[in-house]
Amino acid sequence: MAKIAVYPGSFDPITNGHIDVIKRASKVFDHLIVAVLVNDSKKSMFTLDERLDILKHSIDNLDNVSFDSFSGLLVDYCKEKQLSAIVRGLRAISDFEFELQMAQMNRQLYDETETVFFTTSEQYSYLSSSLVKEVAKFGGKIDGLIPDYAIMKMKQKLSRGE
Ligand code: COD
Repeated sequence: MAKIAVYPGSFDPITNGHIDVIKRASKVFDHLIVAVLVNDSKKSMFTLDERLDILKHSIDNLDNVSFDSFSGLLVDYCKEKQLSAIVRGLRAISDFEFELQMAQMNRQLYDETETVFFTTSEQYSYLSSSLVKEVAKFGGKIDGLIPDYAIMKMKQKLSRGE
């Protein structure tokens, strides 16, 4: 049976750290679904459609990677799609506590999908979507931190005062 994994996240927007994890995970699983959480209560810079558009433009060279969105519990999505694994990224030890808690809660809810952690390359270990947004908002340089297409979309948004 094909091993299909999901990489769930907010991806607001995707960073080069996320892309690093996607590349690594796509080598391990037969298919990887990058799934964006639909979360109306969380204030995001980009809409769901914009986040998916940025994802698709930023990762167009990996044949076994597809894109989707989900709402509600991640485990329900895993059950529906019969997924083998949930992919999560670890940047530093500080990520571990929250990630472990989530993995254990997900296992408690549904024990058929394993959480698998990928450690990021050192050059991306300080990177987060929220830090990049803050730097960009105050005019700092974000080249090399997020894909060029995401930089263009972020600059457009900031220039419109959004
Ligand atoms: N390098 C490597 N990995 C990174 C980097 C980086 N620079 N930056 C982030 N990551 C990793 C994160 O550690 C995470 O594993 C993943 O990439 C996605 O990050 P984000 O910030 O885009 O997404 P999150 O962490 O906000 O996503 C949270 C979920 C959407 C997965 C979670 O809230 C969820 O599952 N929600 C659905 C409701 C649910 O089931 N809740 C119960 C959970 S127990």
